[in-house]
Amino acid sequence: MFTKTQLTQYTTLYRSGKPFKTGAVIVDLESNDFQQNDTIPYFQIEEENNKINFIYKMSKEDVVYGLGETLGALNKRGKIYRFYNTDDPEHTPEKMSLYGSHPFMILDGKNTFGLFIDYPSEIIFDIGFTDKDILKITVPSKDFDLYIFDSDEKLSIIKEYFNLTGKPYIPPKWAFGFQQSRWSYFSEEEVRNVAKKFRETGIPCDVIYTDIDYMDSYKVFTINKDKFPNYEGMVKDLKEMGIKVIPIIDPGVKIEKDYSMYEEGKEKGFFCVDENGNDFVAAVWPGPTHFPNFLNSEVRRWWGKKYKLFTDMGIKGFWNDMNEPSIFYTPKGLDNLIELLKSLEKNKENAGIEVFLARETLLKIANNREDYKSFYHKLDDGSLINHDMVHNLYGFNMTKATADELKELCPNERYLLLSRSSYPGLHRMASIWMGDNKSWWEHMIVNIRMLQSLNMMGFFYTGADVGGFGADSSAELVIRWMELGAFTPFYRNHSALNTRPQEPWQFDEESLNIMRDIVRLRYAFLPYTYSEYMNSVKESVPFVKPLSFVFEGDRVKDIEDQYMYGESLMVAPVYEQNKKGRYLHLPEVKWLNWTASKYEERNMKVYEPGDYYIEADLNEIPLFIKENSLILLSEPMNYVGEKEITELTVIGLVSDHAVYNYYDDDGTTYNFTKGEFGNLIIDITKADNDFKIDVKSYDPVNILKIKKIHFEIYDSDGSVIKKDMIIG
Ligand code: MIG
Repeated sequence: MFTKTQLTQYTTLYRSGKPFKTGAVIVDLESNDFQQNDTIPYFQIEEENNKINFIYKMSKEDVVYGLGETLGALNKRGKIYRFYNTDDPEHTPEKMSLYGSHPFMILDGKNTFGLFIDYPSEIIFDIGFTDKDILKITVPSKDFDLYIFDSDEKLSIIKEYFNLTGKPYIPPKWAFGFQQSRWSYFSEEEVRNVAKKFRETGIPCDVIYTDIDYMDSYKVFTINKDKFPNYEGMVKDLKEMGIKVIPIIDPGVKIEKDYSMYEEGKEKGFFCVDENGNDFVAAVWPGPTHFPNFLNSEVRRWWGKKYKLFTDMGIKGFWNDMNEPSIFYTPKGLDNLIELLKSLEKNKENAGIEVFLARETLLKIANNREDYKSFYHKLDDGSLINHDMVHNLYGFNMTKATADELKELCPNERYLLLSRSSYPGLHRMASIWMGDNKSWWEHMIVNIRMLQSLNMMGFFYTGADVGGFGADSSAELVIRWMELGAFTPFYRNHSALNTRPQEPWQFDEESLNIMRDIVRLRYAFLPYTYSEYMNSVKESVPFVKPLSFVFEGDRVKDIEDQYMYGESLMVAPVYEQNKKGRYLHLPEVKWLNWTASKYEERNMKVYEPGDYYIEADLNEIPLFIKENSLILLSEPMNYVGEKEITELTVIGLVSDHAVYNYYDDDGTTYNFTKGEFGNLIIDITKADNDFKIDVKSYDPVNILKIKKIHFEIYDSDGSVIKKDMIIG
């Protein structure tokens, strides 16, 4: 039933039937030779009606990694995951689906291999839930591609996956600054005040988001002129302050006569259609809407060009939301609900269980699979396909529309593009945030685990809503989350309508001061963060890695709440309420601990490998620099690029020899692909009671402005030698 083609030394494609071309894979498979092949390595195959099950008996020591945006542990064993993109704002532990589908996993243990299923509708991964030792993957179709990556090295499996689906997206450098959002800032004045407040309080900030209320009646690509009389002026004025504005974009087009998006879409046949060929109706924020048929290339071009409204204002960042697509209700669903309520009314004197059941029915009105089965996409070849069959590709194609046209609208300029929904391959043109989490301590560990799993999928540039989206947050929670967020590539504080505001100044003076220090620390790390990000994309190695991807042994496999941030730094955030520290494990090598609060202050200690309890007050985050590795800092600024970086501080524990490859470029264009970047190779060798420092530079187009490097090099006994070096 399968055909097979070997793609590389490690990667083999097993094809069943005639898979839908999703666009996840960038390798051209057309000219490949496919041979008949009825078995798949490692798996036993079970056919059941229209389903195929892949069954693997796991050994005790097997660990399963991957699956991207999923809940539960980092080791995916012990839970069922269902890939069918859904807008579920209750990220409770039993949930099987979220906004994105990422059916790529690595099994590491007795055998080690990777697996990716390119199939855009429901797939179930039962990883030792139903039967604790059985991995069972169910694909309810005969048409899909299954890739097996046969390597013992987790990192080389990931490399192969990136070869297949593309390298991670590279945002502009300012995307590594701090970002603030709120559902909603309701007016231009409010946005301007938030910007001012950042500058007044001295908290660095690069981006402010405008959520759905900037639109006129939630009509996509419109602006509410009453509330935002001069959106463009606001964008320009904030830009002067170093703050970029990013608007939210929703896919549903309001059904309203004379609204140009609606009229054009209807006239050109650009919307999804129902079984009778009429434009499909589903309600979202604006009330009844039509969904653009993003699976069609002409529709994508049309949609993408609409971002010009904003790019003309100088906007270079977008936030595509609701693109699962989220459905509040369909007319049919609403009718059913009304019928139900009428029947309740008839019996209203005695209603008991009926009311309880009605509650369940009410919840099912949103994001109902039956509704997804009731509309169609017209593809480029004119054929119609049921939405349910390609459901997981909707947000992917909306974002592809955005990314492709942004390249036309702003040639050679990088953009910050977030999508809520995703599918493999989206990572090469944009990224995702983790959706509607809650201001719960429990969601900090979710953030930490998902950060690692998403990085394996190529979503390097990711993070959660810092402080939590839904529910009210305490000052302590926001502070701890601001500390965690400072060490995630995407760093944005965002919160929901009707929740307690959580911008850094919304609490008390002390909390504000702590948060200022944290954000400044984040900016001090910018040279390291950016350099590591760019190097990790270049090398196809996840920017954030579990410890078990770097160190050997069983002990590290259990560690899910510490992670490598770049090659040199291990982060161990405090993520529990009222804690003044935490337990942690330091694998294999010596570590230079910096329990960091202020950029200016050092609080350093050398640790041998082992298990420890580390104290960390509310204003402190435990950081660890790996032995014989270096980190780089610079003076914090109010926003990325405010000042030229002329001085670097290099910190490390060098017991032997350390080399750091510092990378920088213009931060806004793609000129780096033409060799326009700078490198400093910083080489430090220990010599008795001293260090030999050698710095070489590669800087053909004069990117680097570094004049001076301060070295703070620690020895195994904790002593430090400080030296300055003039460069150039
Ligand atoms: O269902 O636009 O995930 O970040 O603030 C709510 C309002 C719709 C969901 C997004 C969230 C955003 C919110 N949106």
